[in-house]
Amino acid sequence: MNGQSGKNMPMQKQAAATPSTAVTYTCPMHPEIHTSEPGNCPKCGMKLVKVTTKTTPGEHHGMEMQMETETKQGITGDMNGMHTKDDNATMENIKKAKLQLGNIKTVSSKTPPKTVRYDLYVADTTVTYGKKSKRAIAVNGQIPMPTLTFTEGDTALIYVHNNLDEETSLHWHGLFVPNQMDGVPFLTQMPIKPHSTYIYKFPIVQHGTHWYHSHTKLQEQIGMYGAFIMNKRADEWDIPTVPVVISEWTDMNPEEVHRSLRMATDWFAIQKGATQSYAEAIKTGHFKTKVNNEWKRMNAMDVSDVYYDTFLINGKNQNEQPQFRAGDKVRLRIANAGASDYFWLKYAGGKITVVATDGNDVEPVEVDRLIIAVSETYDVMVTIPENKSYEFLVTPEDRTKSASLWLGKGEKVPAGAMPRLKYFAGMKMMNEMMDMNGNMIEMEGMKMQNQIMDMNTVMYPEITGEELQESANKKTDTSGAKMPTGMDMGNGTPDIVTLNYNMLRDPKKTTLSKGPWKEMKFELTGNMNRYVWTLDNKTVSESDKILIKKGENVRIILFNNSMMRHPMHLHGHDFRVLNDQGEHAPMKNIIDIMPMERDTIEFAANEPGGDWFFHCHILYHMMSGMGRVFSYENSPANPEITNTKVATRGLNSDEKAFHPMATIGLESNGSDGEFMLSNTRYRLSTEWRIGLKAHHGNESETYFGKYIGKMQWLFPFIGFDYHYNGMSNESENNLFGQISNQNNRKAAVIGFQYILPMLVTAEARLDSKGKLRFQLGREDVPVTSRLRLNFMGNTDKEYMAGLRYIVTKYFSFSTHYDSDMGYGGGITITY
Ligand SMILES: [Cu+2]
Repeated sequence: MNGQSGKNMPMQKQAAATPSTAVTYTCPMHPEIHTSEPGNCPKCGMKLVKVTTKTTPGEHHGMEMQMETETKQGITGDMNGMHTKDDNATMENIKKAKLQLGNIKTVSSKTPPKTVRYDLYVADTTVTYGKKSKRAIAVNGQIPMPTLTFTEGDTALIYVHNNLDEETSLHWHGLFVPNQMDGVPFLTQMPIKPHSTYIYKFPIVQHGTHWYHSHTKLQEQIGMYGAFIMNKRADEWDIPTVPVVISEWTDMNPEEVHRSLRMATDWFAIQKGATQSYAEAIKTGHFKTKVNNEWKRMNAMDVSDVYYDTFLINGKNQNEQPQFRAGDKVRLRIANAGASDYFWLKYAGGKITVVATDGNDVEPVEVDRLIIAVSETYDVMVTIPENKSYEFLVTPEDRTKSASLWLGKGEKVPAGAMPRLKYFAGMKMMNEMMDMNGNMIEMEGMKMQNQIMDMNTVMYPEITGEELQESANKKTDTSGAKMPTGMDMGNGTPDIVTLNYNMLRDPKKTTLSKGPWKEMKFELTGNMNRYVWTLDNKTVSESDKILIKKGENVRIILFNNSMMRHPMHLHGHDFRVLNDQGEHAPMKNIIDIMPMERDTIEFAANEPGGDWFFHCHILYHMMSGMGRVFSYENSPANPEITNTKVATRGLNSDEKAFHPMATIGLESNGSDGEFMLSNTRYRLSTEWRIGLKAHHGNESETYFGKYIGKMQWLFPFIGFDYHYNGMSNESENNLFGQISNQNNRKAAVIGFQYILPMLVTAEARLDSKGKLRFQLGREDVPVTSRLRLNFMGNTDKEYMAGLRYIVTKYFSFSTHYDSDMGYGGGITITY
């Protein structure tokens, strides 16, 4: 059984019918570009793709774009030559890598299968990874949690002693376990209560590099992650092996990180130097890009959400493994245990040979670098060339900082820091790919798959050259035309070989056995503005469990229609990632999907039953409800879940939680501000204005409403107004000629807000006294990295303009002019 039998498979067949074709290269974003050689687009820097042009004279529109990396599952070998170059490159790479690895000695276990017991004591601790001492959670006194090691065929017996004052749980990531051992609180078990012991017991039926982590709240962010290694019983490689657990650390309480993301504060961007303000845009010649972006209602673009204080490899920023000598081959069993960051992996001592992913062997391939998605694992082999200390460099995708593993002893050989990202180049590409409705525009005939089109490539100076500074000459082309020519890009180039999913080839056939097929599609959806992440614009609680049957083959087509990449993880099953390797498609439990990518995964529903979580593994995306539950039909009841109502409520509580936010201005003319409670769909907010002078009066507007649509630009609301003025002011007419009385006025209101291009909020409302009001306003225009502009005007002839200079996350200097209260200056507190 393979993909050929599937309907709606993303395949291209037109080219096969074209008898005589010429090959040229073009840019997916700029089809007007044509070259005879592969390379980069001179306009945006993106890798050019192959085009077949019918050679019939006079035919100008007979061009069909065809990605040379199109999935051709089930069509092996002959795909009219479109793929041979890349296929051959991978096969050549595999050959070379095997040669380099040589014959690796193997061992087989001499002890028979046994029960291996671990006792895990979960307790609060204090760490100083960043600048301050902060609370963390340690297991057996350590972060990461201890590496648990087993041999295939053993039985795991794990006692979890919860010494915390809160609930916990442990999920065995990538493991095939009985459903009630899967460790998802409120889904496969009830949470492990504070100060109690819980026993996990399951057979070890697979091998490879995996990891385990808490699935409760945000505990994974503060220490509850560790390596889970299962050795092969026979023929395990007998070479030095180092488990490498990568993680992030923030001094900020993770609940506050979560709240800040939901409030869309740009404090993290300020810390990262990624605000993409108008001043920066003008300085680097990207003013038009910035305007285009805001016209399409996009905030600053970013590749990762959170600012971290440091990054850790096995709990240390600088980790040394001096025991290795010249000629040694070392196997690194790498798990990205980070909560939200992807990491680049680079090595100073030569090529990195990738030998396994998500615990499954792949044919070895040699690369210069790879990116590891949140919660993915990779096994790589590296060689120590001389008696020196070689850096294995781990860089978060936003390239703000790094962590290092030093292999060997002696003179230090650095891997070379990764240059900072060119955000405006990324922003430009994003706005070219996005339509006015916030949807990614899918290019006709181009299905971007398997990390081939790394949208972020345009942001990599090592590939596309340094950011150009705007010269005095305003006529300079700002589109990046000065990019070094002759420099090939990204994946599969002779310069820098970057791993992509098409290079992963399982040594054995992975086609699923015959069975009925179930096919489904999901669009990965969400928006940065309110930090809402969903599948098909629905959260876990807003959708039903998806029923599957034992014995079925399930095919899932995923299209990423959001601006961020998402590592989608399936519990308890490995899936095939359909790629160029046909019947040898790799088996994984995580698939990283870039913006605009469409990928297909297939798995055999081979569990006896149960509920299996399928979710984005970015912790804060999962917490906002980005996932689904696959549920086997007619499963026997899970004895762990005794009260399904309580369990369902518990499962949904994270994504439904309301988060508070406040802005409090204290200025010389009075106080104005806003308090807000909001969750994924709803908002309750109250705005106030209190004048210091009696004739300024006091007023408040309270709204409750629901955000509508994927991008949540529409917000209908109901509310209540209160205006009080001690002095009796003259009544004024509004622009509609209606009387606008400010004296002791109470009114119910109904209306809606809508986000217009340039991120301007339009509001129309009607109050119970029959008065209409129309208002336009914009908050937080990023003038410079820390300066924000606000303005507002309405048909009651009220207007306001203000500036705010952000000093810290919670503190700004501010000044504004207001038609009611006049000039004022002071401070603004933001929470
Ligand atoms: Cu996600």
